[in-house]
Amino acid sequence: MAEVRKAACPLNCWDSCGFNVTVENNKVTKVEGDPTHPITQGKICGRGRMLETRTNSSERLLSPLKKINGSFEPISWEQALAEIAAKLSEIKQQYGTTAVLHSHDYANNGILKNLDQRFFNCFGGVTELYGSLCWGAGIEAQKWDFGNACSHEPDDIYNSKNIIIWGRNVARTNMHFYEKLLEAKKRGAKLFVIDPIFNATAKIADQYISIKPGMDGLLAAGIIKEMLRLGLEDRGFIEQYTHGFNDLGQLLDSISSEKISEMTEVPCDVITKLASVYADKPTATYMGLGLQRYKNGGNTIRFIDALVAISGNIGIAGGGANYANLQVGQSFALEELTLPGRRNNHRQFSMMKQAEEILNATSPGIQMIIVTCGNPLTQVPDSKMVEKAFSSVSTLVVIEQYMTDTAQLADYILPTTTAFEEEDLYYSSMYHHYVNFGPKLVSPPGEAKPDLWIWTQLAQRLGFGADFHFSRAEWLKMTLKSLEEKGLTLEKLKEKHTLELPVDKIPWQDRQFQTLSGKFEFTSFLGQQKGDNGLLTLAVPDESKWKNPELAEKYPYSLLTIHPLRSNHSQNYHLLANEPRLKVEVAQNIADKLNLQKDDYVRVWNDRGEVKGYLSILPAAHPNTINIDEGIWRRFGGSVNNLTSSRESDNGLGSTLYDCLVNLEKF
Ligand SMILES: Nc1nc2c(c(=O)[nH]1)N[C@H]1C(S)=C(S)[C@@H](COP(=O)(O)OP(=O)(O)OC[C@H]3O[C@@H](n4cnc5c(=O)[nH]c(N)nc54)[C@H](O)[C@@H]3O)O[C@H]1N2
Ligand SMILES: Nc1nc2c(c(=O)[nH]1)N[C@H]1C(S)=C(S)[C@@H](COP(=O)(O)OP(=O)(O)OC[C@H]3O[C@@H](n4cnc5c(=O)[nH]c(N)nc54)[C@H](O)[C@@H]3O)O[C@H]1N2
Ligand code: SF4
Ligand SMILES: [Mo]
Repeated sequence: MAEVRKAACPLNCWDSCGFNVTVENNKVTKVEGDPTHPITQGKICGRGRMLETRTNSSERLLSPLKKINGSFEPISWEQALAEIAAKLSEIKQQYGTTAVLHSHDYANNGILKNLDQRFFNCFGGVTELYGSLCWGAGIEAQKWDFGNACSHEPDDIYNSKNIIIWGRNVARTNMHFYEKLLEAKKRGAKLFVIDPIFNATAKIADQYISIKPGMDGLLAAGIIKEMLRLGLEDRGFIEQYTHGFNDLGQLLDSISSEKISEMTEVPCDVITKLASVYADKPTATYMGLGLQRYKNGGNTIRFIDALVAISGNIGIAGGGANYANLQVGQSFALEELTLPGRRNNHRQFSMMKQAEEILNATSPGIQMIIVTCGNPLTQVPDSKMVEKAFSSVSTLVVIEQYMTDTAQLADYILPTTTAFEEEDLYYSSMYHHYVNFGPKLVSPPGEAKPDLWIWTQLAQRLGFGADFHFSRAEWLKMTLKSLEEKGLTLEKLKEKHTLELPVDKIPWQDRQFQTLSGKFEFTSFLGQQKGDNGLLTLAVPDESKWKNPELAEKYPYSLLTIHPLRSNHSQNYHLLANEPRLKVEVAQNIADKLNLQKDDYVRVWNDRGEVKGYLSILPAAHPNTINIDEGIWRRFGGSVNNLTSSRESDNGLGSTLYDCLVNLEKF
């Protein structure tokens, strides 16, 4: 008998949708949107609908596997857990706990996915990754400027006169915001899109501004210069609530507007127009994550923040420097769940440079890697190095649902459940501030087990089973502890399926910033505390003609590797009805120069590696720009990270995935 149950999307995405899932005879048969969800209102994307296939696919991993003489053989859970626990004990005794590396990402937004950290903390503290491939540079930047990264609530967009979408691929990655943009436009707001690619959001813009990749900080500098020249700045805000404005003034005097226009490849009159748009308040700025995946990425976000501040668009309805919304995740008692106080040892490797760090580690060297919620071979930059590193250790354990490129390298693969096979709470710290309840709807296939079950079993075998002796409901209650007094209980969440978290809907209205000075900081004290001079700069990408002319001569094109339409990173390619093929999208001038036609087979390369794929021409993309969507498995022509660099961003916490020069030829 078919039954429709409410559930939630687990995918790492801006939108965190509510679902109506049809279940028939212990089988998920359809995933649709929940029309009663206050934000997502019944609409979901193809990735969400495809969770039905992700749950039912015959390619699911069904039993623990051990690599014996180069091929995988099924083994029992008892054997897998006993052998892995024995290795963990042995390593702890012989080398210390930091000889184990926990490599992870955020493939699943479930709150209880954080219990991996509890496991490693209680084990004694392992080598963990810091920083983020995803949003790290921008988050750190906003901490320097505001003290935290907070966005306005979704409906505040209707208070904006002007909306600037700055490097966010809204129509593709943030569909419910796209719906709101359409409505805001109907209500009279003007929409501007700044992006090197004329994407689907640019199509609905009143004005599209094409920019040279990685040059947005400089563009923001140019707009500020124009505002100051025309006397459009908010003097009151600058004088009362900011620190370091004079430093910024000096920096801006060191470059002319013409030079900015030449370097950003944005015409002077467009920069002047943007200055008047920022002055015509309220103007909302919605940044994406694309524009900060550069060496100068932190500075880029800081400069855009500065522009929003100078124009007086902070803390007002319809304004904001909207990037991420960390207050959402900060609502939960995550320390209670992960117990950071329990670790005695601790070592950190950079997320971006994990491969080099594995290969170079000493005292202790890395003996074992455990991968959870991640597919580093496809997703981490410089794939060749990643493969070398992950093949170098004596034991690689991968907890997975599918035989990914990373899983192929494993010594042990532990099969795990998908979202509809376990109960959890889901939220995203990227956009809206609602938390969703996701019930267990069906039993897992074969012997797949929840990640939490695996941690509990290993903890028991390693002598800290008591730290995992809680029911799923008890764990969930633990995370909601600080919210209970505000009426947000597990019982209520189960009944309502989604609840609003108590966050600031218009952040910084009180002008009380969380920085060290309590002010908005153009020059950051936190940056200084961390050994930087805290100043804004006119930095450009590392792989650019200004920083490295020889490299730019050899590799004349900027490669972006943006997020795919039909897959969440690497999660869906193998499940698509039509076999995917690697598409190399190029700006018109490249096709003209090299005399290339659609569907030509081309090779894209640099000193790090190469990929081959089929050409397609991007209408109106910025000259000399190429895009290849990320996430593609080796068997479909990937990974694009063969080409990207593991360099860290300026503030050390972000990636430089799009700071990447390449060349291209017909193959
Ligand atoms: N369909 C789909 N949706 C997703 C995901 C997915 O894999 N697939 N992933 C989710 C996750 S984890 C994330 S982090 C978000 C990311 O969401 P977004 O930030 O929207 O996506 P990105 O693909 O990172 O890049 C966004 C845009 O940045 C532009 N861009 C690149 N470089 C520059 C630049 O130098 N300047 C400017 N102005 N623009 C630039 C690109 O052309 C692209 O339009 O999406 C989430 N949603
Ligand atoms: N070149 C390039 N590289 C990029 C990006 C880019 O724009 N360009 N984007 C970066 C960004 S923004 C991000 S967020 C990362 C994402 O990087 P990842 O999070 O590594 O990528 P995913 O493909 O989403 O998921 C990885 C694996 O997690 C598994 N998984 C899903 N659910 C679970 C679960 O519940 N438990 C366990 N154990 N495993 C699970 C999936 O099967 C999948 O194989 O990629 C980054 N890499
Ligand atoms: S992937 Fe994002 S937009 Fe798609 S259903 Fe899930 S939360 Fe919604
Ligand atoms: Mo991400």
